[in-house]
Amino acid sequence: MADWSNFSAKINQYLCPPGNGVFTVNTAKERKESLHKSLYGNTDNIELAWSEQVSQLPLDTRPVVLGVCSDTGGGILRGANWGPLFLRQTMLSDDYDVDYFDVGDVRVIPHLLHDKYLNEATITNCRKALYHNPESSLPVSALSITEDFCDEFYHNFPDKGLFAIGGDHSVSYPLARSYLRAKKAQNKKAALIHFDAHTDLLVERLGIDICFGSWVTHILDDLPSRDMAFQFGIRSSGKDRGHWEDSFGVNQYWTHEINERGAQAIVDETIVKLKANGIEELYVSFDIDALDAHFAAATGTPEPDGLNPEQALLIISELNKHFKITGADMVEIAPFLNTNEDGGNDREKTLAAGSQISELLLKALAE
Ligand SMILES: [Mn+2]
Repeated sequence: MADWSNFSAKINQYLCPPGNGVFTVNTAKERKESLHKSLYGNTDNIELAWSEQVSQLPLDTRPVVLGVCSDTGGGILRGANWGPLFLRQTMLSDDYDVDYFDVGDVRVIPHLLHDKYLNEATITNCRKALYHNPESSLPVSALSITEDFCDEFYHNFPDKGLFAIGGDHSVSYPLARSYLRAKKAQNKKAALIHFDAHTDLLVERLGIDICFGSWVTHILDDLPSRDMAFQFGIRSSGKDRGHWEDSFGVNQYWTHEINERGAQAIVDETIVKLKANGIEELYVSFDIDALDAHFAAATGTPEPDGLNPEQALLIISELNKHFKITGADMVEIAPFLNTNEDGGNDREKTLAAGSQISELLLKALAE
């Protein structure tokens, strides 16, 4: 158990109680307290209640939920840092049937993205702030902390499923990368299933290589082969499907094609390709903007003419009949954004669609 005692010490340094990942005193205070009440039964000494629960992780058999409240890798309309708190609260309402172990939120310094973009003086100063120890060797940026957390998680618990809530889509870079490395070490062939309006296949954006628009590019070489990345719901792109498939080797199903051929025909074709490559397990990364803006307006880059939730649910559940889903994330839900001109209940609709899909993913992870 030496590894677990190291890891549990790290969890207490890297993470904080669920819903507390956005560093704030008063904003959304009532919502946080209500989440803590449903998780721990009271709201006094949440740190202690959470830490005691974390110590039970090795004995628990449910899928694990991690919040990554970072929107530093976004940049058009921010606000996905609030996704983990709001999505959890919606999922805990009576409308959803979910059962998971909540390990907490990454402690996010909102001005930092990845440690490789920082100088030593900044890292030392942030180690002082996060760990009260400038001599610490631990990472300080959201993506760097997430990657080390996931590496330790899969090392300690190779059979547990991890479901992460973002955050902007850059958080999937450490999540998927660590997952794919772990599967490779376990000699299991795993593929990426990616729902999104956008390809996220930039090489860099304004000189930054890891961000919401480029994370897929930088995990392709961790797949068994590049064509084991499947993208669904693409429709907002300066280049056509052929460009992306030829340049990067990925498979794309744009929304118009899914509508024309039907989601069932598309997923049947995907299953054949996955089986032909000997794939056993899947990582599902779900950007809420894969859904039509009517269902998902509370997000940084809402797009019209998208998938409806039923199409996404069908694709995931059909895939899950043939393959184990062992890792997943739900990202880019920004509950404070109202992007529809006519106002309306953007937040509730987006959270409902996100919860419905997360519920299915959590069930799949529990199998
Ligand atoms: Mn995305």
